[in-house]
Amino acid sequence: MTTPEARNQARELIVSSRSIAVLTGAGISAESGVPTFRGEGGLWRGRRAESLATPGAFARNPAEVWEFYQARVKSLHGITPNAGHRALAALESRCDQLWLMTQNVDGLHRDAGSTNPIELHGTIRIARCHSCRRECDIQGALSGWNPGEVPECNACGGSLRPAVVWFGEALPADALLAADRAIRSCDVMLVVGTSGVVQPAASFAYTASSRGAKVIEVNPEETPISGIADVVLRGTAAVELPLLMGPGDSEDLRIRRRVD
Ligand code: BJW
Ligand code: ZN
Repeated sequence: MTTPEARNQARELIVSSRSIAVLTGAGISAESGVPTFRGEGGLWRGRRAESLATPGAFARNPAEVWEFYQARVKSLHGITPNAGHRALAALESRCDQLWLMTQNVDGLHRDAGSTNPIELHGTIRIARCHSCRRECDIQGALSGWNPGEVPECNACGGSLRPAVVWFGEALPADALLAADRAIRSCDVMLVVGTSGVVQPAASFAYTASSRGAKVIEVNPEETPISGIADVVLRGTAAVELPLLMGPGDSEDLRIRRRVD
């Protein structure tokens, strides 16, 4: 459980920061109804799904991989951001500088109003041609899809794939570059709802901390990042993040900054 002292400490760090980096993981979308990967009821629990998120699985059996992703795309229909996503969007609008890095592919940070989230693992809203790399809307690619089929590129007829990052694939170069800039220049890093086991994102908090940034973790469970966190908020994102922002829609954080 989060103590009032921990909340106050976290608030003080944020209020006195010049530049904030935020790293989010599946946990921030849990309260929107999106399953996490490794938790109870998580997508990866059966291990089968984890073995599908690789280029090798797509090369061997693209139709099986598409069956998994079609179900994911369908399950995201009608899902909306929660108070945690909205609090981060509000924090961005009150800060001088905030970089939001997310491992999530669900697009909920954009829906909540965060501008230019750094999508480290791509997006499930887009499909990309395996051959010519042309991108298209995944809903369109899947319209009329039937089990056993692999959607095809309108331009060249090649196989489409979801524009997400699988194990063994490099993260998008522009996302890595932006993340590097954020990690190097932040004085506070907020790590929300990630198990901290998937590289390279898992290393970001360590790098920021070793460069002198303060690390705040928001997670109901202990993670490898808890050990280096300066403040740990042991609660869920949709509860802790709005509390961190202050009561209601107050401009508390910004007012404090101007007084400083
Ligand atoms: C709440 C909550 C609530 C619950 N509120 N919190 C070094 C050592 C060993 C291995 C490697 C290494 N470097 C690279 C690797 C390999 C690999 C890796 O890290 N493997 C480890 C797992 C062992 N990494 C890669 O392959 C990466 N690529 C790479 O490094 O490339 C190098 C390269 C360079 C040049 C050329 C070629 C290659 C790519 C990683 C891609 C990960 N992709 C996935 C799938 C995306 C597509 C899809 O969605 O299908 O991304 S895997 C999956 O895990 C997904 C997630 O983004 C990612 C992280 O998961 P996350 O967000 O942490 O979720 P969970 O479920 O694990 O945790 C949820 C947390 O929330 C928990 O802590 C809960 O307690 C908490 N929670 N409710 C707040 N309400
Ligand atoms: Zn193509």
